[in-house]
Amino acid sequence: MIYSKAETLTREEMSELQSKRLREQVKRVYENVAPYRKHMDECGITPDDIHGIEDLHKLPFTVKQDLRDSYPFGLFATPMSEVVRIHASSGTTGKKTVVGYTAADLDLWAEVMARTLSAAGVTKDDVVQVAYGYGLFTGGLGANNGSEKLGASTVPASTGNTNLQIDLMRDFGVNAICCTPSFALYLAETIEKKGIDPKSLKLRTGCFGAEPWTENMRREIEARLDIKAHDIYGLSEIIGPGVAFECEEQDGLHINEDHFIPEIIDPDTGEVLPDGEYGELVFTCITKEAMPLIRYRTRDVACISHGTCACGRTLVKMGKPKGRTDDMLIIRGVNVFPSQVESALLELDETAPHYQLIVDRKGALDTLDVMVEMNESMFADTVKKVEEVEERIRRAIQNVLGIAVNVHLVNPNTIQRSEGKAVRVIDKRKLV
Ligand code: DLL
Repeated sequence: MIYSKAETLTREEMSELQSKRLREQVKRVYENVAPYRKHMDECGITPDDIHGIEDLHKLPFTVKQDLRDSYPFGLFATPMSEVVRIHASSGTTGKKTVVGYTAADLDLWAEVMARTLSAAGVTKDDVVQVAYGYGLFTGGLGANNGSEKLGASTVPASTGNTNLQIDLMRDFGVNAICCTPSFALYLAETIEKKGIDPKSLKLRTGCFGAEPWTENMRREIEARLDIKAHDIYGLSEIIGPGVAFECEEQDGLHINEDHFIPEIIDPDTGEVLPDGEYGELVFTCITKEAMPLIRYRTRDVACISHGTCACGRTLVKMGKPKGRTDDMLIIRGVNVFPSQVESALLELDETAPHYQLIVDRKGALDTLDVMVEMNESMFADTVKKVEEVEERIRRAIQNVLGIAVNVHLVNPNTIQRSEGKAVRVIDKRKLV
C-alpha cells in the first residue's frame, strides 16, 4: 500500500520540491559545515549558484575519506545539543564511519521505513520480526522504528539465536520478517531441519537487504519460506535502511527521492550518466539535519530509471545494486562481482546457495577458487557424479566471468553461516 502522498507526486511537483530543499540544504551546509565550505570555495561555488536540481552537478562530491578525515563529528551541521542518536558502521579498515541524527531526522527515517514496509504489504495489523542487528548498525533500529511508525506489532529479535527466532515466529504468529537475505536462507534451512512446514507459519512477506542478492536467491527464499521477498536498500551515511525499497511489482527499488536525490556517475570521470546506464550511485540528502551529505559517492554500482510503475508510485527506481566499485575483484585484469558467480550457481540449481570465493596469487597469476556447498541429496552421490557437477559449475562460471576458475564442492553446512552480512570473498592477495 502507498503510505505517503510524496510517493505519487508528478515529476514537476517532485522537481520543484527537490529544488527548494536542495537550495536550503546547500545554504545550511555552507554556513555550518567547515569542510563543505572549504570544498565549495575551492570549486568557486557559492550557495547562490545553486538555483535548483539542474545545478546539482556543479557541487563537489563527498567521499568516504571525507567522513574519516572529519572523524567523529566534523561533518555535523547542527550543534551536538540537537543530536539525539549516533550510529557508526564497523568498517574493516580505518576509522569507523559515524553518522548523527536529530529528532527530526529520526522521524524522517521512521517515515521512509514505514513506506518501505507498507510497500512490502505490511499493515498495522501485522506482527513484524526485526532480525537485523540492533546497535551501532542501522538495520535493527531503522526497521524497528519504521515498523512502529506503521503501527505494526514489532518484535525486536535482533540477530542470532536462530532457534529462538523460529520459536518467536511460530508462537507470535509473525507475518513479516526483516533480515539479511543470507540470514533468511539460513532461517529457511533451520526451519526445514526442524521439520516445520513453512506453510504452517503465518509468515507472508519479508524485507531483505544490507548486502547484494540475486533474483535466484529471491526465488529460493520465496519458495522455502513461502513468502514474498522484497529488496530494501540503504547505507548508514545517507540514513540507514529506507533509502530505496521494492513495491509489489518486485521490479526495481523506488528511491525516496523527496529526501535523497540520486545520480548515476561514471566512477572514473565523475560525469553524470543517463537513465538505464550502470555506474556509481550518488546521493544528496536534502532534508536531513544532523549530517546531510551532498553528492555522496556510495561505491555501489546500479542504474536508475524514471518512468511509471504499475504500483502507482512515481518515485524513480534503481536496479538491484550489482556490487560495489570497491568490492569488485580484479582477477587477471577482469572485473568480477561476487553476484555474477552467485547467479551462475543458482541458475544451475544443483547446489545449496552457500558459497565463498577465495582469491589468491600463485607467482604472478591470480587464482579464483569457488567453494560451493553440496545439498543434502548430492552428499550421497558418487565421486564421479560430484565431479560431473563440479565440471558443469566450472563451465557455467567461466562462461559468465570469462576467466578460468577452480570449483570445489564441499560438504553441507561447512561454509560459515552469517547472522548479519555474509562473507562471500576471502582475498588472500591482500595479506601478502
Ligand atoms: O546495510 C543499511 C541497511 C540495513 C540496508 C538493512 C538494508 C537493510 P551499511 O552497513 O552502511 O548500511 O552498508 C551499506 O550495504 O552501500 C551496499 O553496498 C550494501 N547494501 C545495502 N542494502 C543492499 C541491497 C546498511 N539491498 C552498504 N542490495 C551499501 C545490495 C546492499 N547491497
